[in-house]
Amino acid sequence: MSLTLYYHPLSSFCWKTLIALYENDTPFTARSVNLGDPDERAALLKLWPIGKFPVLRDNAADRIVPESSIIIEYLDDAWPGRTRFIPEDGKQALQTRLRDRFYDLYVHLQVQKIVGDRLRPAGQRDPHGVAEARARIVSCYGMIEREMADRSWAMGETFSLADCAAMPALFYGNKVQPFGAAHGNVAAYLDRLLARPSVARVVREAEPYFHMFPQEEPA
Ligand SMILES: N[C@@H](CCC(=O)N[C@@H](CS)C(=O)NCC(=O)O)C(=O)O
Repeated sequence: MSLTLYYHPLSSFCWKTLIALYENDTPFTARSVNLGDPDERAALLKLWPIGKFPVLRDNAADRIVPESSIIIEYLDDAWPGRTRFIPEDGKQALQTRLRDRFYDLYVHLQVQKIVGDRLRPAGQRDPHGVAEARARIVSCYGMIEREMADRSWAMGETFSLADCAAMPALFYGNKVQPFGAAHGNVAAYLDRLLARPSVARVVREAEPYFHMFPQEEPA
């Protein structure tokens, strides 16, 4: 098989690319990486010295493709399927990429900050950074609430890259900073995402690993 995805089933950024692969039944080999294993970490660093997953290898094209958004753009170009992730229209494509950046930078990374802080040893936590992350997420929920009032997906009625980015950001976002009663459209959007077969499969495959997620704020 030409495509190999280096990933972990619980990793939120890996979910983004899994959704895209499952949307189109794109054939690939899933290679789970345990970053706690020095050999597996070293092997990932060889592929992508930043050491973060997902990373896609396309053997036939002799290409290594890191970064979730870039992987999805690569798939859309080199392995297109029934779901297209970037609209052909240039202005729409720009808006799609803007929403992808919005979800990654202003929701997903803030969620990562809160989760990462829970995993830090006592005395090395960053309450100020966590409070900033929470405030950013809440302001994003407000933007999403307004935008999703009259649409099914992030770009309107067509599923896209932006929805692949939104799903893990909102799924884990709701766990660390619950949407609350004021964000019913955000909750409904996440429900629509979770009902999509590609997304449901990603979540189902992650379930055996959910015990590894730090549910609680440290004391
Ligand atoms: N910008 C990257 C972020 C990837 C990322 O943060 N991956 C996390 C897992 S969700 C990771 O590899 N963490 C391990 C580490 O930082 O050591 C992308 O979009 O792919």
